Amino acid sequence: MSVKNKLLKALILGAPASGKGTISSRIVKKYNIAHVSSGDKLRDHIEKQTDLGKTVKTFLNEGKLVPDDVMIKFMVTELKKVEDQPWLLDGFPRTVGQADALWKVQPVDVVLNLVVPFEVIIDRVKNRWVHLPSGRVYNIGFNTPKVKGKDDITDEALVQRPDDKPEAVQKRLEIYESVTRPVIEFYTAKGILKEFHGRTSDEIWPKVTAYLDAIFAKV
Ligand code: G5P
Ligand code: MG
Repeated sequence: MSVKNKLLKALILGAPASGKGTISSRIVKKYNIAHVSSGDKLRDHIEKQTDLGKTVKTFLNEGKLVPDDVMIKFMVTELKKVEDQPWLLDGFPRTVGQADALWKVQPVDVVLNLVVPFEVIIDRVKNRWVHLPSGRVYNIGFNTPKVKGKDDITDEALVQRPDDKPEAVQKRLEIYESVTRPVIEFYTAKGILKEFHGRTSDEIWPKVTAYLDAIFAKV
């Protein structure tokens, strides 16, 4: 299925490691829409040691949010690049200030909110490995790479994220509770947010795809 007639603009929200990247990759594959992940883009800048990468590195490593002014400017520019395509935005907005700014430049149609218990999340991040250039993500025991420590497609090295250390994970979950939860209320008030509960991405995915099938059938 491909959404050509309408430029659907969708968001995926959820706590750190709730499976936003995992569910997003299934959505973009099935519905052929662009995936814009703020975290993946920032990690790419850090890897390439750009000026932005140098500015944001400490925030990411410590599990803290990048300041709104930097983030809004960056993401508005990134979204301009895909304005003529349907997209799924992952990791942005994370504050009400960001949500307000996004709404002014591009109101969104659909918001998916993943709800996964924190104890499941804490367990998961210990086993996460990522391929930085593509953002492909693995988890030992869930989607284990074919060769240990190597990306399935490119055979390049996988790394663990510095912000997956226990103290940074704790910080990210605290920030999520205090700063990002109001973003859920922002979209609930607009009547466009749908919650999906589960302990695994395989449990959540059929609910997400049934919901999106119904939406895409209408466009
Ligand atoms: P990110 O990159 O947006 P987070 O913290 O929101 O980071 P994260 O960690 O990328 O979210 P996710 O995408 O929700 O998690 O989850 P995922 O990667 O798909 O899954 C997590 C792990 O679990 C993976 O290993 C996956 O394989 C595995 N997994 C998935 N499902 C299952 C399952 O069912 N079972 C099992 N066993 N495993 C599973 O942001 C990072 C940082 O960037 C900055 C901040 O510093 C932030 O901390 N940043 C921003 N700052 C300010 N404003 C913004 N808008 C920002 N955006 C990014
Ligand atoms: Mg992610």
